[in-house]
Amino acid sequence: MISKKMEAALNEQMGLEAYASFLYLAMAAWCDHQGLRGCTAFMRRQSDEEKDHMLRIVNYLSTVAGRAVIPAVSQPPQDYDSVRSMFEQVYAHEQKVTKSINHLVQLADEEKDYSAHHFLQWYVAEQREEEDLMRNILDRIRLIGDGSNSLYFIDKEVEAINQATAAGEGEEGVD
Ligand code: OFO
Repeated sequence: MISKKMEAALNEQMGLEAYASFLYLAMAAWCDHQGLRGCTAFMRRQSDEEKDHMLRIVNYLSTVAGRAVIPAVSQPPQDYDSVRSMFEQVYAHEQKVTKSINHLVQLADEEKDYSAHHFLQWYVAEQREEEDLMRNILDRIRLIGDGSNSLYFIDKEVEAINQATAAGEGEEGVD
């Protein structure tokens, strides 16, 4: 049995995960329009992952006699000034999600909800990995430079990172 407070907070988190999925899908569409195939594939996969993060909460609420309230999602930005600025926005969004997950863990502790605390540990690890991944991409963009002549190389780097990450997740059996 879950408290109403914890249930409401998890439902709110679903909204953030759903928005992240739409945001990354909008970024994928923008990348596709720029001819950046590696970045498009990366953002599509990120979008799918965020949808999975939302579904994990739907499934969890079902197992603790809670009620999942599917959120409305606002329209994400459709245009980005540059690939670098797009990844900076991704990193900022991931930092925001990390803060929100930390608040949820804090609430679970206050409510003495050890089941929710345990459930949320997956998200704690996931956010650490995602922030690290985005920082890694931003570091590479800084090293390569983000002038128009660098776009091809940035796209290739992101493609390689995407393939390596997908392979790693396949091995761990995490979707
Ligand atoms: Fe949902 O993993 Fe980041 O945002």
